[in-house]
Amino acid sequence: MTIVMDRIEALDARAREIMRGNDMGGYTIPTKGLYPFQWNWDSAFAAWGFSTFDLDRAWTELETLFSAQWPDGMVPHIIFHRPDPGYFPGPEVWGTRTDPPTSGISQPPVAAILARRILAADPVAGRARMKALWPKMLAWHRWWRRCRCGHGVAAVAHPWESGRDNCTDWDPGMARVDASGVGEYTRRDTGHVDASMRPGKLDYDRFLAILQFGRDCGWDQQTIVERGPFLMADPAITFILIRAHRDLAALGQELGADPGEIATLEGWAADLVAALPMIWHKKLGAHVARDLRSGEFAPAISSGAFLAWLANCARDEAEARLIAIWDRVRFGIPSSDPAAPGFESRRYWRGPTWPVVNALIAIGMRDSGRDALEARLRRETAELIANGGFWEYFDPLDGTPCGGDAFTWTAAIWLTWAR
Ligand code: 2M8
Repeated sequence: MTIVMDRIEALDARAREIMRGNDMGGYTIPTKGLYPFQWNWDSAFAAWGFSTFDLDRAWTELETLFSAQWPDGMVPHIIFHRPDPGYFPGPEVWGTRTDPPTSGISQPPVAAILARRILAADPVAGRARMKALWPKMLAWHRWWRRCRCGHGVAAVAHPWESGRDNCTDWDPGMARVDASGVGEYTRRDTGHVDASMRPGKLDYDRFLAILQFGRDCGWDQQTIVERGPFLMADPAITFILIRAHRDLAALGQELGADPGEIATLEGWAADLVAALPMIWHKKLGAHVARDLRSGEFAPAISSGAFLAWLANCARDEAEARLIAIWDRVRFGIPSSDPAAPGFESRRYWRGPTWPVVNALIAIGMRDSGRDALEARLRRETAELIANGGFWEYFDPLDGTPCGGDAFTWTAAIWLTWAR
């Protein structure tokens, strides 16, 4: 499909309008109603999107995100700047007692990867702002190293920390979570969007049980990692973190940071690469999520495996298998293999394709010289958005738009890459 010029301009204008409309002043919400606060990786993508038409606003987005950084370096996954009863679980459920109130877990560390691209748009204008952010990003990366990489590759202590909430990746770990004591609660998400596209009730019970454990131990990271109900190795975050460490190191070079700190970042990336064999699944022939409590692998290859390109860590023997998974759908990389048990083409992270994940995979394809693959992925993602609009995610089989409409990160991905 070729999208004609005036149509592209109309889509550009709509994307900018969505981003401005979701701008709450210094931070951007993912979409009205469903997600009324600042989310971590959504904000990094928003900053990248803003950088195409308002660089100052792009830096402000990252600065607001890092202004909520915890003293231990963690950058929380949600920042509750203003009360809003439309979302559950809100700040009183998380009970972190921070100012501003936040959740108690983190989210995929894409900020350094995208900050590097934002700085490239105007290295002179952005220099001072990136310089001020650099030590904060370093502290966050140190937090990942200290609190989530003790087993080798990067782990998540809650499926929400992965950003790919109900993906088949988390099935083994989630099956072990006892949710019998979570008590009564009312979900808000299913009041905003089609419930059949959201995680199920048992998933939510377990999400809450894991949250309650964290809250009850005062968000003590050592306790969470050693004794929490859920801990799984995440291929996506591992690859993102490898790339992010290297990009932060490169930013450090450019900004004249301490060479010792730059070498530390490069060392952390090398350690993650060295640990990759622990998530290599011989029979499936790809990097696969793994339960760190039981050793069990996830049942299917997910979009996380495709991010090996982003980290320049792809194994040749996986390539044909990954392309075969992609060939099973019409649009974009599916979040889980359609041929494997558990795939659902419209249920959130159990099958749908996500423009943000496609964009990260595409960076890896482009950087590793896989230009034809990158062109195909871009074409398919553009077609989804041009035909369906700026939705949260899409059915990869027939392109049906899913989840929330007028979505910030989909608008950002249109402006930065897909158009
Ligand atoms: C989704 O996650 C939140 C919880 O963090 C939810 O479902 O309530 C995920 O898609 C996540 O990756 C994303 O950051 C968030 C906001 O778009 O929504």
